[in-house]
Amino acid sequence: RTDDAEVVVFCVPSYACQRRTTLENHNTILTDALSLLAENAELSDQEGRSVAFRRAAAVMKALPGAVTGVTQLRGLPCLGEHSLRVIKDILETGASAEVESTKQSERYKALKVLTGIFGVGPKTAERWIREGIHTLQQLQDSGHTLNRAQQAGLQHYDDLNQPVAKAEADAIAEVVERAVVSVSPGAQVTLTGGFRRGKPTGHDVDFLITHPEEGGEDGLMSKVVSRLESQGFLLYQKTTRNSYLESKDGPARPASNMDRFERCFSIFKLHEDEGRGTGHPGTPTGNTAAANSGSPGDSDSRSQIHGGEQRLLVSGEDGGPEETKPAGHRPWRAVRVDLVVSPISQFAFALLGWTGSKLFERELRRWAGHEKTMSLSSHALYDNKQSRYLRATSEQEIFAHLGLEFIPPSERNA
Ligand code: DGT
Ligand code: MG
Repeated sequence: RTDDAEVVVFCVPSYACQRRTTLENHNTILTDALSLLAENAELSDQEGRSVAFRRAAAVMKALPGAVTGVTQLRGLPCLGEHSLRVIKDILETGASAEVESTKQSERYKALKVLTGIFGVGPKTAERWIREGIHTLQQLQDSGHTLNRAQQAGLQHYDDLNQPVAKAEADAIAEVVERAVVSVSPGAQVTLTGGFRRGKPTGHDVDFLITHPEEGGEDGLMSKVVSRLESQGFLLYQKTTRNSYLESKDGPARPASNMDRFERCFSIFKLHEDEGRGTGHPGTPTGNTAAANSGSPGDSDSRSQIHGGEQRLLVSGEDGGPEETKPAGHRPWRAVRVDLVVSPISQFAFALLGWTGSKLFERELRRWAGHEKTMSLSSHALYDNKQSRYLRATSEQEIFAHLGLEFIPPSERNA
């Protein structure tokens, strides 16, 4: 018998939203390589290329075992010529020359450094690189006027480029929940983004806020932001109406009440307190509004909770006892936090839309459009054949409308 008979051939459906992708990845070398090429294409404003590499990486992430030879990949979807060549090079020689040279290129390195500044996108970075700016020092020396976001981004550069741990996300969740409940007792806060998918770390912390009564969310964002601001939690914030509506993949306006869909990009001040003794056990955070139950003696502006091995303290004030801090050690760090407010009527769509992963979201919309003649957004689902909106009060209902098997958040890590 031939070797071929023993080859395990993998088989996966072609849309990422038809697959279960957990955090367990058996092909990290391959997916890291493809993701790097995707990132480089994205930073170079080559969206088509970027999506092609991301889809290829997502297929490799979904495989139930490690790939050892290209023959195993026969029949897999989304693997274009380019991606297959990269995979083949790695399987046969241990590395891809294209990936290695990209990684080491001055251009890629400069794009990474500059877009690592909060508020700096690929276009701005590109413009600066053309002027010969490749480093933060060169940017500072250039005399460019930075906007408020970029100034904050530069000021907190190191903190914001350090991954956020789940324990830190939980500490921030407690503060956000308290602020929300204090300005609107019935309101609910849900941790979304990568942390809802079970990721142990993230680049930011994403929250979705809603109120069980339609319209009850009105004016909520500004109150929450004011509250957090007065407590000294915000190093930076900018509240906008949801820009997704104006973005190119947004569908036509589904309803008038979507004008209330607001987003706040912020930088939180997270106090870290490893040495302090007394704290109450961590309040489970996540999918429902937390009861406003601080431990006795906790002032409103601070909460101390267990976070894995660390003890974290989020504080509104600069101070707090610092005797135990080594000289030069800052007792806090900056963390990117995104807040989104959704009316309850759109909550399921917002929850699905803000849980990610980004590729999973993109694939859901592609599935809806190409396979079902529907338009999906984080506001609504429109059936173009029936010319009507399809209501949903849970993610399960949305998957059902789309004719898809329900995929839980932990399996949306495409
Ligand atoms: P992370 O933070 O790097 O660990 O990864 P994620 O998955 O939390 O990604 P993030 O924080 O960039 O975004 C969370 C989800 O929110 C993402 O899957 C897609 C969605 N999202 C991000 N930006 C927008 C936006 O402008 N509009 C809409 N509708 N959704 C967005
Ligand atoms: Mg996130």
